[in-house]
Amino acid sequence: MARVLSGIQPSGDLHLGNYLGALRQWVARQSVDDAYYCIVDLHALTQAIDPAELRRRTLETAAGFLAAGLDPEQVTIFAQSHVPAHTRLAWLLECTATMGELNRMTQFKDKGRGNESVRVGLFTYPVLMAADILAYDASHVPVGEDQRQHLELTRDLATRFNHHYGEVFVVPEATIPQVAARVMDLQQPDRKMSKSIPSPLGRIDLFEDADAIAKKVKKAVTDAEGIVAYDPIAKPGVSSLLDLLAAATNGSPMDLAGNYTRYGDLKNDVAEALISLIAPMRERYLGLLGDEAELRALLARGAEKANTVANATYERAASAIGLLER
Ligand code: AQP
Repeated sequence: MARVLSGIQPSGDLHLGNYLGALRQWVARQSVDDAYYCIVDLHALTQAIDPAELRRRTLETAAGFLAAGLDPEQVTIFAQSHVPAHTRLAWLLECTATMGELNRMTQFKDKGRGNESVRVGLFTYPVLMAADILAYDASHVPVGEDQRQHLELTRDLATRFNHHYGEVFVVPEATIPQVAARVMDLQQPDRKMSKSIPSPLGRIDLFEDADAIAKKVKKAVTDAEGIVAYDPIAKPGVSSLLDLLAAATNGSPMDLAGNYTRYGDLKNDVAEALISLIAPMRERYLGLLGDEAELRALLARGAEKANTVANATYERAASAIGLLER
């Protein structure tokens, strides 16, 4: 059984990118992996978020994990802040990482651009993410394409630590899906779909109702050429719709392009496929939201198991780096 760790920030509503890039793979492999799935609430603090909203979204994300199909009997679901070893380990790793390494992280540049008051946590969070992964001796990390660079940093930090202080960490690999590894914004098809970009028309939320999905797909940006072809560089809008259709129907975007001559027909089929994919998850989600006590209990059970594993890794790393045992 491969040990697996991945996470999602409770920084907004889960969207189709989170599902196709990450969650769907988690669900598909839950019976074969020894998996830990984390709601990374500490990462959500890297940008402004209201405290009550963060608490609410943490519970909603837990409900979202279950609604998407994760089975807590098979995987461990927990909140990052309930396992203090993540931040303790992050400090040890920060003291081995360099400014140059973190300066190269493109996500920091993207999210920090034009913002005078960028939080220090946004700069250092890739190291916390490395700690999240390394704390569980994860060999595999199922994520979307946008996380590839952070995974490379994690590998570098683990390898360096092992080189200096002995074999403490498992060096993990990213598992990135073949299709829809980077779901694009429907209004700005050169940007990835994202929770924190204020573009409600560009993003399809995972538990959205059928009318809203149909409306957003209908308004999706294409181009003036009027030819359905798969070419993500020259035709990002149309290609992104073909990617969505392929992901929802397990097809290939190239092959699907051949079935259409009109953008309107393509959009109708994309909307129908997404509605069929999302409707059953939406129904489960709305049901789960009503039972906050059960969601809290789920996270408490997950944290207990996660703490056992992560504490052991932290102790190993702390001892290797020279901290005196208590
Ligand atoms: N557009 C996307 N396409 C494919 N995968 C995606 N992921 C995110 N966006 C896409 C994957 O979802 C997982 C969780 O991501 P995250 O919550 O840690 O943060 P993120 O990558 O920064 O996602 P968002 O939605 O853009 O959140 P904000 O705006 O708050 O930063 C990861 O596996 C990611 O690859």
